[in-house]
Amino acid sequence: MKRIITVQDISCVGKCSLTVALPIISAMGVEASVLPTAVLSTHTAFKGFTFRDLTSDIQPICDHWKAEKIHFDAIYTGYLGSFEQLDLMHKLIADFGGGDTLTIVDPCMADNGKLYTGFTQDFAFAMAKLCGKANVIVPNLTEASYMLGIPYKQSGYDEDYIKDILKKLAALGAKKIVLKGVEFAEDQKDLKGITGKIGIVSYDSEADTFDWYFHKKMPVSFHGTGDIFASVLTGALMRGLSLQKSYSLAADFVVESIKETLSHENYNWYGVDFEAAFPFLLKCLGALSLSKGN
Ligand code: PXL
Repeated sequence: MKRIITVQDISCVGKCSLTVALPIISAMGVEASVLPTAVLSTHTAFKGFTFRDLTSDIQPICDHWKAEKIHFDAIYTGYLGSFEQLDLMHKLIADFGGGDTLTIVDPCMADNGKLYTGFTQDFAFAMAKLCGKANVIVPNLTEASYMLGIPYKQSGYDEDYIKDILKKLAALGAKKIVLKGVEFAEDQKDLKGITGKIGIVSYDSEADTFDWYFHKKMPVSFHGTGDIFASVLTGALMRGLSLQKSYSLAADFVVESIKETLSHENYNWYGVDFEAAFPFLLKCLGALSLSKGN
C-alpha cells in the first residue's frame, strides 16, 4: 500500500484540511499519515475561532521519521499558516521528497479573488517559491494570480491568457500545473442562470502539453472543496491513475459532494457532505483503475 504524508491544519469543525484529507485518502486505499500544523476550533470563515500553533512540533516529528527511515510515496501540503511553516516545508521536501516520492503542493490561501483571513501578498510570493519545489501544484485562478503578482480576472479572458498563466506557473519550477476555476465566456452562453461550465486546465512543462476537464458549475461554492479536490487527486495519483484522470475524478467528486449537500433543505454552510458521496468515489475509482491505460 502506498503511504503519503499530508501537512495541513486540523480545523476541528469545518470539513476542510485534515478532516477531509484523512478520510478521503484512506478510503481510496492509500495510507494517510498526517502532520498537523495547527489546531483550530473551526476553519477561519467562522467568527471567534481558537488557534493553537504547532510549528515547533514539525521539525522534531520529521527528525523522528528520519531516524525511523520512514518513506513516503507522496508529500501533499495544504493550508499553511506562516512563513516559518513554508520554510519547514522546504526542508521536509528536501528530506523526504525526490526520487520516487511525488510532491503535491496545494497553495491553499485564496479564492474568488480574495486572500483568506490572515494571508498577504508577500505570503503568496513565498508560497510560489514552495510551489517551485513541487512535482504537481493545484492552484485556483485566484491563488495563481496572487502567486504571479497579477490582477485576478474573474471573467473575460481567453485560452491564450490561461496558457500564459500556466507557463508562468511552470516557470516557478513545478513540472505539472493543475489550474482550477477556469471559466471561458463561450461556455457560459447557454446557461440557464447558474449552470455554466467551469473546469481545470493543466500543463505538463516537460511534454509541453495542455489538457483540460470542464464540468457543470454548481450554484453555491463551499469551503473545503479545494482540500477535497487535492485529496482525491493525491489518492488517485497514488492508485496509478494519470494526472488528467485524477483531476477529472477529483472534480466529479466535488460536484457530487455539493449535490449531496444541497439535497438537504437546511444544509451546512461551512462544508460539503462529501461523506455521502463516497460510494460514487469508490465506484469511479474502481472503474477507472480497471480501464486500460490509466
Ligand atoms: O479549506 C481551506 C482551509 C483550511 N484550513 C483553514 C481554513 C481554510 C479556509 O479558509 O480556514 C484553517
